[in-house]
Amino acid sequence: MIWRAGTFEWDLSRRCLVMGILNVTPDSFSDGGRFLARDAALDQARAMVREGADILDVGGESTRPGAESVGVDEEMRRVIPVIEAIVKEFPETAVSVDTSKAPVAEAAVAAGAQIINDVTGLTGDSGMVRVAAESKAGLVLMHMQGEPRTMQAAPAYEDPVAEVRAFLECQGRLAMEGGVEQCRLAFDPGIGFGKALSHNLQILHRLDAFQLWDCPVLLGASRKSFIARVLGVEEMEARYWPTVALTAYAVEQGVRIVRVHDVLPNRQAARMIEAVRQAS
Ligand code: HH2
Repeated sequence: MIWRAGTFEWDLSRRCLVMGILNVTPDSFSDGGRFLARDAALDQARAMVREGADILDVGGESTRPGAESVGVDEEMRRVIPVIEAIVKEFPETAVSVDTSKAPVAEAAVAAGAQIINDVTGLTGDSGMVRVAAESKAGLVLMHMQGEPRTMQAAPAYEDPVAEVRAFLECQGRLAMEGGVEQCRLAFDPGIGFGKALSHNLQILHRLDAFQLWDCPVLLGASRKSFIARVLGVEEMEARYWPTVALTAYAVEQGVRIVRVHDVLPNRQAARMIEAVRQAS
């Protein structure tokens, strides 16, 4: 399995990628405000690269339940200087931009980002396909029911696995019709995005279902609130180790990109699973 993103090319048949989360926002659910200043964001980027991140995912708009959307200018003001600085300092690390706005994605790839991570799976901005196709960036298509402001009000599915898969397949075809190469696509079922606890668990149970064509599956479960609900814990710190367990499980299930806040323990979990798998 080869995944291409801009000038990067990874063979994911034997290893997975760790995508470190860099939220340059005042209001992200687990680290909002910590990395809003450019220097703080760069320090966090350095720490994640040291810990073995393959990709840094830079986002300037929180998509937590209830979050208000941010204008294009403000989102660009937050992410572009950080992307430019990371690309300059760490040319070996791929930068991903977490945005659903085509102008932000376009400016980000011009600044050196190699991946577009679109949590709306191309439904947020009709200009996104063109930006992805022309830039030859990697393109992550994620499923969300509704929009962040209201998505957790009453999520409803008859069959979450089948419906999420059908959406991703449809959006994958749309991307390819628009000129995005299949080898640049990755699919993400969107844990916590318009999904109740039982939907998240059913999706995790069937991660193999989101393997479309030969494209990698990406999972973003890090520190998410369904963990707190399963375990009955309150503090954010109590979600760190359960996230590592989910990473190990996901890699064993064939997930090829894990999007996490805590790079080192998740990297180590992934490596251990890969070592065991390769023994056979
Ligand atoms: N989750 C979040 C944001 N972007 N992108 C992908 N592909 N998959 C995800 O699961 C995903 C994502 C939400 O997490 P976080 O970035 O930590 O928080 P916030 O949206 O509040 O900034």
